[in-house]
Amino acid sequence: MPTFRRFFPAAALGLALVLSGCGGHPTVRRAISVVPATASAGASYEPKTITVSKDDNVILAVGNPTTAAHGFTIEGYGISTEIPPGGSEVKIRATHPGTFKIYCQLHETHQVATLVVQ
Ligand SMILES: [Cu+2]
Repeated sequence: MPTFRRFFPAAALGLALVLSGCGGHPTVRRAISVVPATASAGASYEPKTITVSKDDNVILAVGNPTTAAHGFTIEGYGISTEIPPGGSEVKIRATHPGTFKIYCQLHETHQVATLVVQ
């Protein structure tokens, strides 16, 4: 079956790419956490900057040691979610390079952080 012989190498390559995870782009983990408000300043995130490489599959562990939900928006990446007390995970594919603001859409006084995609 000549048709099958021509098709098979392409199918095998496609399967290999799927098995290696999104075409071989690395999965990286980063941690960021809400830091509670102080007497003089609103809540913040720590660290203030997260750096990844373009095309990384990024798993962000977002900590929240406070008793309230906090917002987690990444401008330019279509992410806008809420982090419940105890924290949760946010996954993104770093498709476009640049510097992107991370902010809490729930609290005006919550200080911003930055995502850098190199
Ligand atoms: Cu907040």
